Amino acid sequence: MNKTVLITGASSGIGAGCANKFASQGARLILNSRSTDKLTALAQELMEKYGTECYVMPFDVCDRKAAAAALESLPEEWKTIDILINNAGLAIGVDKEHEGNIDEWEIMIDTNIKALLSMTRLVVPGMIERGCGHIINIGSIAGDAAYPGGSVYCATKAAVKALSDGLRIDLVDTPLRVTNIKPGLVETNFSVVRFRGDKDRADNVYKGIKALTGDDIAEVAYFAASAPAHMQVAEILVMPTYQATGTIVSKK
Ligand code: 8X3
Repeated sequence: MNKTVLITGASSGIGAGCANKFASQGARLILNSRSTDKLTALAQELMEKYGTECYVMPFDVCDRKAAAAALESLPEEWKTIDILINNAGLAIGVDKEHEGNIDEWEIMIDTNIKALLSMTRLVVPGMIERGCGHIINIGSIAGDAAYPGGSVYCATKAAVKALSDGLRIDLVDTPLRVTNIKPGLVETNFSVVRFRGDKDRADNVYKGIKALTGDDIAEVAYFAASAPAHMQVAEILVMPTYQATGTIVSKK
């Protein structure tokens, strides 16, 4: 794949899975997350494994000005972004809506919704000008229906669905494509963050079921990205075999 791919939240989980998959297929990568060290290590690893050219672009996606400055300062040869993978996102807390922590809600809303929007706003105009582009948003099964303790997180992922659908509508007369990938249980650092660092509780989520991995979701993202130009994979819901909905899971 001879494409330049910008991945947010690239240093772990689904983001790192996508970095590996796209690198293995010959893409060049712009890697973003907050951690310069992790991104540099990942870039080094991908260079050694696949000879991948990487541009490391550390900034906090929630910082709109930093995002704009980073994109503005991209060297000319890195400005032509073909694929934007809006992956950065998180859940914090499992409180009831009337008992939750407003600061934590704000972090989720700022990251999962506002940062995704600002990255889209910054990158898509260039794609339209060049007549080429694909926006892959990492949504969630959580956006399809709310579940206990997930109220605000589920709302943010419902917003990712609406924003993906809205963008697809707005781009209908262009060659650009928009994909919303909605994973179910994926074993990453996600649950550790959700349970505010409680590793035992996080591990328990994936006990008794073979959860998906970041690499599994990367396969789905790559499938959408490598589909023929006339084919727009609009939305994919993907979960472990022993999961049926956001709340119905069979554990053995
Ligand atoms: C995260 C997946 O199952 O915790 O988006 O809602 S789940």
